[in-house]
Formats: sequence, C-alpha cells, structure tokens
Amino acid sequence: MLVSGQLSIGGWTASLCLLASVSTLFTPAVSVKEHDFKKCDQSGFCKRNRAFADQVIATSSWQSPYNVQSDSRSFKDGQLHATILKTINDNGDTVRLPITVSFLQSGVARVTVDEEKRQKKEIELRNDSKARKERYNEAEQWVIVGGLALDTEAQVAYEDKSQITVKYGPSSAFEAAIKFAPFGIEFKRDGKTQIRFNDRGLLNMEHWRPKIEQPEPEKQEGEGEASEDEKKEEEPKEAEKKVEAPKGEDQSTWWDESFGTNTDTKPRGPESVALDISFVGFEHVFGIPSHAGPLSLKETRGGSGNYDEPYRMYNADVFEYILDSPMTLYGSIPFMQAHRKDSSVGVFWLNAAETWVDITKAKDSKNPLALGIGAKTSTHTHWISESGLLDVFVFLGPRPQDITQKYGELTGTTAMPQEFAIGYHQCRWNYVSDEDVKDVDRKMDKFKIPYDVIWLDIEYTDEKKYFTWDSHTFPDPISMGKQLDSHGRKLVTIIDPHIKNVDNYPVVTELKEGGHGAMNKDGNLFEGWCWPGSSHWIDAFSPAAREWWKSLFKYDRFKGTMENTWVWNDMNEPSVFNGPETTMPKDNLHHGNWEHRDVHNLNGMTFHNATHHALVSRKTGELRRPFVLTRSFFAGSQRIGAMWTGDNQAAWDHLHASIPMVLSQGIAGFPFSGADVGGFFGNPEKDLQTRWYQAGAFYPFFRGHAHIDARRREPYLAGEPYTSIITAALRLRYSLLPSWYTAFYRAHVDGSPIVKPMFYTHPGEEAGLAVDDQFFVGDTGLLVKPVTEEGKESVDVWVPDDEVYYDYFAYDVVVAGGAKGKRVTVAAPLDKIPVLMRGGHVFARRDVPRRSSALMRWDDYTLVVSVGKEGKVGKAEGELYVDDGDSFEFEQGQYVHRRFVFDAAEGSIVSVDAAEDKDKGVKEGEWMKKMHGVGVDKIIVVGAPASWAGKKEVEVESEGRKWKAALEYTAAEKGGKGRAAFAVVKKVRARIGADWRVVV
Ligand code: NBV
Repeated sequence: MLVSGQLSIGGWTASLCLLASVSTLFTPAVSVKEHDFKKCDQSGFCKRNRAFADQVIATSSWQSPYNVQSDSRSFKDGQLHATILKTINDNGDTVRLPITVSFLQSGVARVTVDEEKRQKKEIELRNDSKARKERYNEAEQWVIVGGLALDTEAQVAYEDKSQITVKYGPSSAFEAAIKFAPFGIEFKRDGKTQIRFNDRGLLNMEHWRPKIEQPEPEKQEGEGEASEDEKKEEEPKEAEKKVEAPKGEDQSTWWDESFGTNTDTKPRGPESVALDISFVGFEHVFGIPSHAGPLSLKETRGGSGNYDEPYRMYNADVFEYILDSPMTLYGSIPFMQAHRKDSSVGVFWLNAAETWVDITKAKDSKNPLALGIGAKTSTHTHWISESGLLDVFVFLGPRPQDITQKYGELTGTTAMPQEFAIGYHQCRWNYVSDEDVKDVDRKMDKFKIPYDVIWLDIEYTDEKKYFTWDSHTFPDPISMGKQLDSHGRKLVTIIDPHIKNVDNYPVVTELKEGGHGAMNKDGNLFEGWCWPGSSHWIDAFSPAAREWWKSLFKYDRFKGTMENTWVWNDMNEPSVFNGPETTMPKDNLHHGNWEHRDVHNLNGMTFHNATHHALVSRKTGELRRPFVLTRSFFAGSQRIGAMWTGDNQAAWDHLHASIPMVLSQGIAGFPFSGADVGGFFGNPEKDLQTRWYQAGAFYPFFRGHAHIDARRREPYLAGEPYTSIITAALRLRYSLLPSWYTAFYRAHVDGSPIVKPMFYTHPGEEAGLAVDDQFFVGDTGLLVKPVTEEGKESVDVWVPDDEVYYDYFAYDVVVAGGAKGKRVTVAAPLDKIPVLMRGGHVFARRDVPRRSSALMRWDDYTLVVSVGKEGKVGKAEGELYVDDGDSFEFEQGQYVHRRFVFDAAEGSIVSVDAAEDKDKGVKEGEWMKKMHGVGVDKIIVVGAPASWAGKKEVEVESEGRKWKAALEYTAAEKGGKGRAAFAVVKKVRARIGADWRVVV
C-alpha cells in the first residue's frame, strides 16, 4: 500500500532531521502536493493567453492584429524573410517582428519569429537586472544537431500583395501558403490542407513595453506590489508612454508575480509567445511528454472526460504525481504528432521556457454540409510559452516513420547504448553498505537471477557530498566494484547537481572559486536547499563549468570508482526545495546572463550532457560509450542517455500508466525509457511486483527501484512462486537482448521508437490509433500486452491486421489471420506474459541463461521464424545488429548486421549482409575476431510448412562449404487451431557474421 503524503522515518531519520532543522522558511519536497504547482490561472502568461483565446473565440468579428508587411518580403535559397507588424493600439502603432520561414532539404519547414527591438537590445530592464535583453535564441545550439540544410529547390509558386505560396519537399508535394493580413500559414501536402497557423487568430507575441504606473487597481489577494523606489525608477521616458496596453487587457501579472512565498521580479515584463496550430482533419494528437495520461492526448478545455487544464511543460520534481493528468512532470519534449487514417504530420515547438498546450477537438464547421456523415474532426492546439522566440518546425509526413526520422535528423537519435544498459538494473534507495551490495550480488547469483547493474542512491556519500563516500558504510568501494566486475556487472552511483555548501569540501570551493554555479537575479552565487541542506547548483550551461565537472570524474579524483562505475543524474529539473514550485527562481541567471525563465526546460539536459562528457574523459584513451540516467530531459536528451518516469507508486494504476508513458517517450524521439519496476513509493503486493517485472521486461530501460522506507524487495525475497516467475521474466529479457539491441540500433539510425504503439505500426487502422496498452518490440513482430490489472488472468489483445499471431511460449495459433480490428482474449495466468509473435518475422535470441549480459557475449544465437499467413508461399524477414556493446568502434565498421529471409516456397532461410554503410567496409578489430567463433545454434520455424513432415535434415551452405544439420518437425495440433506446426533446425553451425543459406 502507498505511503501517501506522509513519511515514516525509518532509515531516513538523518535526512529528515536535517531538513527539519535547517529552516522553517521552506517546505521540503516531502509534502509537495498538486496545489504546490501552478494551475494555468496562477501562471500569469498562461492565464492571459487563455483569457485572450476566450475573448477571441467569443468575438466573431475578431481580426488578428498581426500582418505581414507585404513589401518586406524576400525569398531566396529556400528561405523567406519578412516583417510582421503587430498593431498594438487604436492609433495604429505597430511593433516589428521579423519572421523567417526556412524550407529544409528534409522537407521540414521552420517558422521563426523574433522581436526587432529586442534583437537590437533597444529595451530597458527593470530592477537593475543584468539579464540579457534579447529573446532567448540559443535553444537551437543545445537541441538541433543537423537537418538544417536549406532546400534551394523550394519555389515560389504564387505571390501577390496578400500572400505568397511556396512549394517544397519531396517532389514539391508540400506547400506553405503564407497569408499576409492577418498573418497565417496553411501547410498542404498533395494539395490538401494539413496544418494551419493562426487560423483562430490566437498568435500573441507580448512585445516589450516599459512599465507605466497606472492608478492603483483594486488589490487582489497575494498580488505583488512595487516599492516606492521601484516606482520612481520605473518612470517611463516620454517617447515610450504612447505604447500602452490595449484597453481591457489584464495587466495584473505583467510585472512582479508571486506564487507562494516567492516573487518573480520579471525584469522584462510580459513577453510570452503563443500560437494556435490546427491539425485539419486529425482526431488524434500524441507526444509532448512527460505526462501521466493516455497516449492519445485529451482535450483540455473541460467537458466530460476531458481535462480543465492545458498540458503543462515545466520540468519539476513533482512529489507523488497523480495519474490521468496534464500536470507537468520531470522532463518535457515539445514535439507533437497528429494522426488520422494513413496520414501523419507533426510540429516541434522549440522553446525551453515554461509552456502550456491547450487542446480541443471539433467537427469541421467550415462547411456546414460536411456536418454529420463525412464530417471530419480537427484538433486545435494552442501553444503558450512564457518567453523566447516563436520557433516551430512543421513535419508533413505522410507516415509516422517520416515524422520520427526527420525529427531525429534535427534533434539527434538515441545514442547506441552500452549493452549492459539494456539488461536489468537492481536499484533501491539505498543499498546501505559495500557489504550489502556484495551480498545482493551473491544472492542474485545464488538464485540464478540475471542482472547487470546495481545502483547506489544518495546515502553512499559522506553527508550528501557528491564525489565522496561514507567511509563507515562504504570503506572499500573498489573491492565492491571488483566483485561486480568479476561477473561483468556494473555499479551506478548517483550524482546530483546540488553541491553542498559546507567548509572543507573541495568540490564546493572549486565551484565558488571558478564561478561555476548558477546565479541569483543580482548576479551573485545562488544558494538554495536540497538534500545536503544549503547548496549551490552547477551551471552546466557554462563551458567552463562543464570542463570543471569533467575533472571531478577522473578515476584519481572520484576515488573508489573504476571502469565499471557509471552515473545517475537525479534532481536536475532542478529540484530546489525552497524554490518556487520546488525549482529555481525564474529570475536566476545562467551563463551568458540568460534568465532561468528562458532556459528552465533545458536545465536538466545540460547537466545530463555535462556528466555524459565527463564520463567520456575519465581517462585519456578510454573511449567508451557513457551510461547516464537522467530524470529531467528536453528535446535532444535522447543523444545522451536514458530516462525514467520518476517517483511512481507501488499501485496497479501506476503500472498501467507506465505503458502509455513509455510509448509516448518513444514517439517523441526519446525511447530509452522505463518506469521504476515495483513502484517507488510503497510496498507492492507480490502479484503486483510480479506483473511489474513482466511489464518491465518490455520497457527499453528496465530497473527495479524502491523508496528508502519501502521494504526490501530484491526478486529473491519474493518467495515462491513469485521469485521463479520474476526470474523467468528476467531470463526472457536476457534471451531477447539481441533483438532489443537491434531495436536500439534502429532507433539510433532512424529515430524510430523501440517499443511501438499501434498507430505507429498500423497507421491505416483508425480503430487502433488510440490503443496504448499494447505494443510491438522493434521490428521483431513481438506484440506485447502486459497485465496491469489486479487479479486479471487474461487480456484482450486488439488485432491490428489480418496476419497470423502465435503465442510466444506455446506456439499456439492465437489468431489464424483475418481478424483485423477484432479483440482476442489471451490467457494470462500469473506466470504468463501475453506475448504474441506476428507472422512474417525473424528475430534473434540467445537461449543459454547466464548471470549478466557480458557473460552472454560470445554465445551462439537462436533464430526464430514466424511463418506468416501466406503459409507455403510467404516470406518472413528480420534483422540482427551486434557490436561490442561498449566502445565507439562500431562507427568504424566493427559490427555485424545481418538480414534474415525465410522463403516458404523455396523452403530456405538465408542470412545476408545488411550493413547500411557497406562502402565503409568492416573493420577487423579484436571484437570482430572473437565474433568469428560465434554462430547460429538453432533455427526455430513456428508455423512450419506441413510438407516438412518426415524430413530429418537440412542442407547448410556457407563460406564455400556445405553440410547437413538435423531437422526436428512437430506437426500442428487440432488441425491448425491449437499449437502450430513447428520445426527446429539443430546445430546449424554457420557463423553469425557470414552469409549462409539453409535449405529444407
Ligand atoms: O535520491 C533519492 C530519490 C531517488 O531514489 C528517486 O529515484 C528520485 O526520483 N530522489 C528522487 C530524491 C527523493 C525523492 C523523494
């Protein structure tokens, strides 16, 4: 049951006493609740923009005040430049907003709008602020890594005084029609409208203006007030007085804004950017993680089953997060995909400030005749960010793969992981000593439970001073590391971004002396509270701070670590216990004097990035892929490491929620994700724990974790039958590691998700677009629907196509084909995970159970073929990618990449080279040499042709030789409705890296 809202002291006494004693000025994170986070109407700019939207929508005669100055436009080399004039008062005064529309070679269009006055720094800051005057324009530097080459073939197809239309993209099938008055853009594919900007007239760039003292309005409770001194200083210059607010606009949150005990001094006043983006004819939108809700995003303007609040993206340490909510969580990716039958489009809102997205859906009302039969539902979104540029990328598909691939080109794809990182991770807060770690390690072996990594949470440190060890409990970390290493296992230690502010701690001294910390609004080192008490935060935006951070991880500096030590970054939203919404004040300053407000959502990524680079440079010449887990993230974090969904609870609904959360990460380009298996807070009942391991075995990132007050729950403690069932789930994960690794490789190459929802694999099936409780693993054809409900002994699987589906374990024909759109009930007693094999695939396994992935490295492979509905004439295909799982040698061609094709008509299975960069050649390094000894052990053909009955052997041909291998054929049961026929080719003995052909 949950530890809801309260903490039993338990092993946590020290931290709690410390927290209690340090200050009464702040509320420690332990009591944070939903009301400690802002609702839209408590976040000034969100409230203003929502109110503006309400007003606009209620005013039928509304005309957006943004007009492109027709003669300002120029189009050259795939780029359109112009100026938008925003009319700001009845006198017709305008503000100049330069716009650039870039048409990229990839077929992506980018729309960027800035504010001229701020580009030229012709504004005045209040409160003597040292902040930058420009709108934040460096998000691109952190996020975009490619894909920006301009499409010089893009052509103006039509232009006159009122609009310009540009054709671009593959075969010029895309079109952007830019309307001048009012400004709006219509994006078309093959002549059909897909996306509209400012269709509803909600574009709003709050331009800079001086603060004008107004007669005191009636005070509302909690409102901030300017001091007498401030009022004097802020007397505007004559010339500026005419720039007044439109009548009726709510100015109460333009300037100083308070929440709880914190007052945000907002030196630049109101500066939000907002735009409505309509997805025409699209009923489903996905993405903008992380939220604990369904994959297909809900409407947010009330109504039955809908949310009342917009989806929020403001990375935060949300204690005991609630489910089915648009509330923000620890990380955010402002990337959204829209889908309808056979069409996918998307937008990426490149803005790192606090962002809210309202979503509504409506039947197309433009053509009244279209109402009713044939009427299409469109999704209308309203994006609202507190500051920064308006910078939006538009993807016109048409397939979901096109969207993820182009997004991957821009923001990067999943880094190839360390192989161990996709094995099982054993974590808890905390393993209390090095002896405890060694003991767990031994017990996992004793119970023959595979695992790769054991984790140390904050208690390993000397009083939360990172880069130190508690010498009483961890007197000999190296001997612990060595014991783990003897079975190829690893250790992950937590390193948080808050640095304890205490004497005699060299790390904090260096931070202070080097100026490596984030600053407060006055430009002095920011001090706040976190686990260690008074702390400073590394400013990972600063190149010098990152260099310094590297020095801390060198083996001779962070003593006690060794080659198998890796890192976990937590609390990097950043979590600041006494800060507004448990994070940094928005008027804090970072490197380059950018306000925290501008970069908040990037903060976690910059820290994760700094740690990643530090791990690459621990020792000269040691070039190994780093492993760093992060809690906070942004677009681009996928290039750096893995994420997890934070502090969930040991409850069935949290297990259930984890599936759409992980799927959402995948379609937003950050697929290396997982949830705490077992649930962080509380103690799972045994069957929940068991079911969670079964689900977790299919998370890309698979880690068991528990709160410090939770009872110990290593798998061997569960008792029978649970321990055996959990072990079976772990072994299943380990046997499928070759296929997982191949799926990671795919994600690395083309940005595709690792676990794939139905809309992604079957975009033509309307009924499956919102299905978010089942998924395919990479391209293996393995369809998984974990049991996430208490007491459930079966699941209903939605069948996405007319293929044959076999039970993974028993080879039963679960669906004989032709069941598209139906639901089939699959039995799932506690010891069974509902996993089906879709016909037409080949995937690889390693079937000998071992203690860790490292110990399986030179094992032979098993290939599984699932024969598709074409039966006697059909083909099945699949791939295997394998490299050393550790270094960057794969970039030099040291890898094996095979494509397997089963041809039922020919009765053959072949392996051909699938290397995508063949011309580079394969480098023959140490690893490659060892792989020479690794072969195919057996091939299992599920749904084997009946004509194979009676055959006893096959011919294998490879590398100029031919030999025989045994074939064992088992006939189908019950005339094809029970267990399918299957055949096993034994001891194939062909090299995995070579071409070969097996003929039955
Ligand atoms: O470091 C302690 C925990 C950690 O176990 C958890 O996984 C993180 O999400 N950490 C948060 C801080 C305290 C949470 C109450």
